[in-house]
Amino acid sequence: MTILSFAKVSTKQLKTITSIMENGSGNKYKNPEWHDEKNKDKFAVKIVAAEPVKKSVDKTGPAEKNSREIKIDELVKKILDRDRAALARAITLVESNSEQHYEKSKQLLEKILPYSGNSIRIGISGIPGAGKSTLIEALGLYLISLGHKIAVLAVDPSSSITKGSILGDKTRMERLSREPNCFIRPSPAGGTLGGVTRKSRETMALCEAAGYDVIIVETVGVGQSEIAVRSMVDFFLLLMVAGTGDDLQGIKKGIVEISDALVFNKADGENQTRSEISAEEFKNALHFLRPYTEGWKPKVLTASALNNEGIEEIWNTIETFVKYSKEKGIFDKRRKEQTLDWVYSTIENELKRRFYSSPAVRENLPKIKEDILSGRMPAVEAVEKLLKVYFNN
Ligand SMILES: Nc1nc2c(ncn2[C@@H]2O[C@H](COP(=O)(O)OP(=O)(O)O)[C@@H](O)[C@H]2O)c(=O)[nH]1
Ligand SMILES: [Mg+2]
Repeated sequence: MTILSFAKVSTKQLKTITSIMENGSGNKYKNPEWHDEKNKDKFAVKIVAAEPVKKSVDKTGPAEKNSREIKIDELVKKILDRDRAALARAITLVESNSEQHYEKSKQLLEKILPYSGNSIRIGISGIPGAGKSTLIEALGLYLISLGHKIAVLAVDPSSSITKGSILGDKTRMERLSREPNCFIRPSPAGGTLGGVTRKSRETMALCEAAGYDVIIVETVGVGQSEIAVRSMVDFFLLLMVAGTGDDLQGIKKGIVEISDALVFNKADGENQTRSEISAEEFKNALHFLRPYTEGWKPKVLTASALNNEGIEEIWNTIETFVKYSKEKGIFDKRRKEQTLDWVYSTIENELKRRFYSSPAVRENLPKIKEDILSGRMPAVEAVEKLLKVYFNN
């Protein structure tokens, strides 16, 4: 295994590196395969041969060893005591892909799950710039004034691939983030799921255990992300801006169909009348759609998140919905179905994780990959071979 090291190297450093190479100290540094033969001394990129992993001998006693480990019981206790730093650490642990954190996060979730579930989970979607973050801030501040504790899984506006709006600092929800009764967890919107991570559900459960009773998940409209969020929230709100054409997009992508409320934001100034007209048109159009939640006709509202208008109506709608769906048994049934969904997707992830981390697969994969790329092996055969390798080990 080799590691590429890129560095700005001074002439002196370069000499040292070259002399190490020339002295043959263990062939540690060498030029990359694509180096220019004539200028090989002037290369700032070197390949460093990886050192063989030394097996460390554990000389510590059990007590010492444990003190370096994450103590799950302590972490659970702190989360239940509503310690925000502990909650943040727990989420990082659960989101970690490393093998060493896997067992720990499983233990943590097992202990946390009995304390989770007691919240209203809300998904908020809309194209970048629709005003999601601004709305979440306004709604969050309003809910805190009513005595709620709010957790927000937000799209990180600073990550470059996010498509998160960079139009204003509102996106960072600065006022909301200063509230002690609010916990904001940013997640990058890169990849296919626009801000929703593989671990959003687990994160929600952790937030609930820490006493947050309203959880808001923000997602950038990329089609698939709405479907993913829909399958983990109680109420789904689509934010639109009149006259931008994204209303039609919403219909096209089938997002309107999965929404419990549609809100025309930026209903202020010149845009106010236009928003009201669009809202009326939408109300009529919705007659033709089958509601996602049985017996619940999606509400169409207007708001100005910037001017703090229409926020109370949005919350009233959510409360009415929760009351209705609880009375009809829909709330509970949906949560159960979502748990089942969670089980299935966790199984999928777990199988994938086990497959790709299996030593046998890891050993055989590079060669098989090469054979596929060079056309020596058809895809079907490669699949069969890898599965065989996995199951026979
Ligand atoms: N006029 C007006 N501007 C708004 C409103 N809500 C958000 N904005 C602005 O729209 C831009 C994008 O808002 P942001 O909340 O970041 O959108 P997001 O990408 O959907 O999260 C910012 O400059 C906001 O100040 C609103 O109700 N009215
Ligand atoms: Mg945003």
